[in-house]
Amino acid sequence: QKIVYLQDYKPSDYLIPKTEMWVDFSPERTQITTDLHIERRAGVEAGTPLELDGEQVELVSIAIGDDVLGAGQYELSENGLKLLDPPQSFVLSTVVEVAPEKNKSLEGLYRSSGNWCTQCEAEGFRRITYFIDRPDVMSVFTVKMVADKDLAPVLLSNGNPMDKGEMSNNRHFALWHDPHPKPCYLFAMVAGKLDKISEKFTTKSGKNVDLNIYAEPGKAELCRYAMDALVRSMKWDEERFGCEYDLDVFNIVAVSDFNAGAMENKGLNIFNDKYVLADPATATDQDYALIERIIAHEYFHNYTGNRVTCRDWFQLCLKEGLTVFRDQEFSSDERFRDVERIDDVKGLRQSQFVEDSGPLAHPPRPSQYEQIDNFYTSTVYEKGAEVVRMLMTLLGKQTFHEGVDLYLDRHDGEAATIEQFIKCFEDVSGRDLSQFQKWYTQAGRPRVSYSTSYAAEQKLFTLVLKQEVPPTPGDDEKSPLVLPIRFGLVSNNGEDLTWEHAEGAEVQDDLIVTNEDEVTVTFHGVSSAPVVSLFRGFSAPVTLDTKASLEEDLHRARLDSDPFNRWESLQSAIMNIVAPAMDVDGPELDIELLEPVAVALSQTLDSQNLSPAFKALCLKLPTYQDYTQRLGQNIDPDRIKTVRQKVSEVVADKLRGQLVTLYSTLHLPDDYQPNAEQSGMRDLRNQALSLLATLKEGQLFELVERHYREARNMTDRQAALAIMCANAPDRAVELLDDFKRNYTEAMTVYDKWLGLNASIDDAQTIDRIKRLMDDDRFSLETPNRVYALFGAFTQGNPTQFARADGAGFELIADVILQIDQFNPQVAGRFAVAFRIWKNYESKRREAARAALERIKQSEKISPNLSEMVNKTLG
Ligand code: B3K
Ligand code: ZN
Repeated sequence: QKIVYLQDYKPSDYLIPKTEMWVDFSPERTQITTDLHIERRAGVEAGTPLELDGEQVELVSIAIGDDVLGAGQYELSENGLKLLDPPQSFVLSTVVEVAPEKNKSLEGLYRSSGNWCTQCEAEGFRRITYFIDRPDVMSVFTVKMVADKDLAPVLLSNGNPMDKGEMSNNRHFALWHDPHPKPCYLFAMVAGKLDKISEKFTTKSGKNVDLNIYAEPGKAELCRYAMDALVRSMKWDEERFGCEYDLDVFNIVAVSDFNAGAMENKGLNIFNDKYVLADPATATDQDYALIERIIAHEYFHNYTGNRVTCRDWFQLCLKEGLTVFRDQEFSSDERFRDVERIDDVKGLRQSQFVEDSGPLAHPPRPSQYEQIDNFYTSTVYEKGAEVVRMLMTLLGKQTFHEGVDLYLDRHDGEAATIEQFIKCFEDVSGRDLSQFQKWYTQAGRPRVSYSTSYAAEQKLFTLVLKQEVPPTPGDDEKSPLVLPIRFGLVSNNGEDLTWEHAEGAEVQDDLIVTNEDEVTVTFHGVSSAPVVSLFRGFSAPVTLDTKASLEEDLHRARLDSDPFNRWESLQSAIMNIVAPAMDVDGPELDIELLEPVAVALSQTLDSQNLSPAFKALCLKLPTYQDYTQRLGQNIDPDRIKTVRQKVSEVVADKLRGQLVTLYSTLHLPDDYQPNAEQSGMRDLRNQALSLLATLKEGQLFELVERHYREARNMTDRQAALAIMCANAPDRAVELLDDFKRNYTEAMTVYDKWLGLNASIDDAQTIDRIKRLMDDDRFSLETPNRVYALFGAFTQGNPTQFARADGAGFELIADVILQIDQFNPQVAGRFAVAFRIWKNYESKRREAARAALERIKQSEKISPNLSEMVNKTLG
C-alpha cells in the first residue's frame, strides 16, 4: 500500500479559485457538469501536468473552454485524470455521471431513505466529480441543482440560496452560492423529500440568520431539542470565542444512513439522525446530552475547521482537537463543569488510553498514514482536545483566548498547520512552546510517579516528580513533555495549605509546570503535613504510576476541594484493593479491605454539598476497561467479571439501606426535562438500583421490572432493561420482547433494543446476535444498525466477545469481512475491536490472532481494512 508522509508535503501546482456545478438528479444516475476555473500557481513551470482526483465517476465529456478534448490530450485512470500540458489559466468543463443508488460506501453522493445526500470528508468529493481533492485547494462554489419536483422538493447546498424556479417536465431548480472559499471536503448537497422546523437567529452585530433543521417526513418535530441546542451554541460561540455566524442561512439535515456522527459542511451540516432526533419517549438523557454536544461541535467547526481549515490531513487534529475542546467547554458551561470533566476523562481513558497503549498508537499529529479515514481516532479528537486544554492551563484563560483570537484572525480563509497554531500562542504569551509542541508529535503518554516528604521543624514539604514516556510501536526514543500540574496541599481538615515560597520548578498559585524527567519541588512555610493532590481536574493526560496509600486516597476522596480528584481517589482506592485479585495468578479478593471504601461512598451519598450527578458518578464502580488497563497483560475477562461482581455485591450489601432509601425517596418533577439537574437525579436513582440489583435477589428484580413498567421516559426504561440484562439474563429476554413489541417503532429505539440484546452476558448471546441479523429491520448496510448491535457486543460485552473458544472473535471477523465488501470505512472502524488482542491470556490471544489472520488472508479486502489489520497484528 501507498504510504503518505507529512514530510513530502508540497503545495498544489494548480489552484481552483472558482467552481461552478450543475447537478441533475434522476432516479438512475446523477449527471454533474462542472466548470473548474484553474490557475497554475505562480512559479510553477509551464508544461507541469495537472492531476485531478476522481474515483467511481464516469467521464462523459471534457473540454477546455469551447474545445472538446480528445483522447491523447488527457490520461484517465481509476484514480483520476491527468492533463498533460494545461494552459496557465483556463476553464476546464467536465461532465460526469455517478450512480448514487448503488453507492453503499456512504462516501460521495449516495441515497438514504430515497433522499440524495453527500459525505465528502476526507476524500469523498472525488467520487462526485474530478477535482484537486486536498484541503489546501480552496474554491468558491456555485451550484445549480435540478430534480423532479415530487422526488426532490427540497434542494440544498452550501452557502446562501440565490435563486429557484420551475422547469419543464415537472422539474425545478435551486441555485446556491457560497461566498467563502472552501476545500471540497466541506462541499455538500441534499435533494429529497424532507420536513423541517425553522427558527430565526440574530447575531451579535444584528445580522438575521434563518435556521432550519430537516428530517425525513414525519420526524421534524423530533428536531426541537437539536434546534434549541443550535441556538445556544451560536450564542455561546459569540460570547466565549467571539465567533459570529457568517451566512444568511444555516441548515442541518438529519439522514438515517451515515458513517460518522455528523459533518460540518459549510452552512449545510449533515447529521446522522441519531444525533438529532429526540423526544422523552425515545431518547435518554445521555442521548440528549450527545445531541447537544454534536450539534455544538459541528456548528463550532464553522470557525475552527471551515474559516480556518487544515493544510493537509496530517493536521486533522488542528480542527478536531480544538473543536472537541470547544464542545467540551460548551457542555461544561451549559451543564455541571465537574461532572462533564469526569465524564470526558472517563471517555478518554476508555478509548484513547487503550489506543495509545496498543499497536495503533499514534501522535495527535501523525507523520504518515495509508488511509486517512482510519485516522479519525480518539487520539486525534480527544487527546487533541486535551492538548488544547493544557495550553489554556499553561497560559491562563485570558492569554489562551488571545491566542485563539489571533489564530482565527491571522489564518482566516487559510489552510493552516499545528506549527502556525502554536506560533499564535507563542506570540501572545512570549513563551517558547517548542517543547510543548511535542504533545502533538509524540505518541504515548507519560507515566508520572512521585514521592513526598515533610519536615515539620523546617515546615518544608518536598515533592519529587518523575516522568517517563514508554515506547510505542516504531518509536523507542521519547522525550519528556511539558506537564502543567494543577495541585493542592490538602490539610487535615480538607483546606488547601498555603506556602511562602516554592523552588525547583515553575510554581504559580495552584500550578506546577515541569518539563524534565525528574524534578524536586520544595515548598517552604507549609504549616502541617499535607496530602498532596496532583493533576487536579486531570490537568494533563498522563498515567499516575505511584499508587497512593489507602489513607491518602480516602483523605482526598472525603476532603479534596477538587471534585475531579475526589472522584478519582475513590476510584483509585477501589482499584488498588481489587486489581491484584484480577491477576491470573493473583490472590483472592480480601473483601474486608472494601469496608473503608464503602464508608467513604456512604458519606459521599449522604453529603449535602455534592450534586446528585456527582454522586451518581461515584456510585459507578471502576469499569471493566479500567481494570484491563491497570492489569495490562494476561487478561482473563471472566476473572475480571467475577471479581467485579463480587465487589459490587459487597458494596451494595453494605450500602443496602441507603440505596433503597435513595431509590424510593428521590423524587423527580413530573415534567421531564433533559437538563443537567434532572438528568443527574435520574442517573443517581438508576445507579442506586443498578448497584442493588447486583445482589441478584428476586425482590430486587421485581423492583427493576416495576421500574421498567412504570417508567415515564426512555432514560428510566432503558436503565431498567440494562440492569436486567446485566444481572438476570432470563428475565431480561422476556422484558426485551415486551420492549420490542411496544416501544421500538422509532429506529433509534430499535437500535437500543439491538444493543441491549447484544450486551447480555450469557452463552446464548452469539446465537441471539446471529438471529437478530436476520430480523426484518436489521441491515448491515445501515451503519447505525451495525454500531448498535456489534458496538454493544465488542465494547459492552467483553466476556462474550472475548470468549475463550474464539466464537466472539470469529463472529466479528465474519461481519467485518461482509461489510468491507461495500463499506470499507465502517469495516476499518470495527477492526479496532481487536486492538487489545495481545493483552489477553494466551488462549484468547491465539483465538484473536487467528481471526485477524483470517481477515488478513481473505481475498479482496479494502485498503482501509488491510491497514487496520496489518497494524493491529503488528
Ligand atoms: N469532520 C467530521 C468527520 C468526518 C469523518 C470522515 N471519515 C465530523 C466531525 O468531526 O465533526
Ligand atoms: Zn469535528
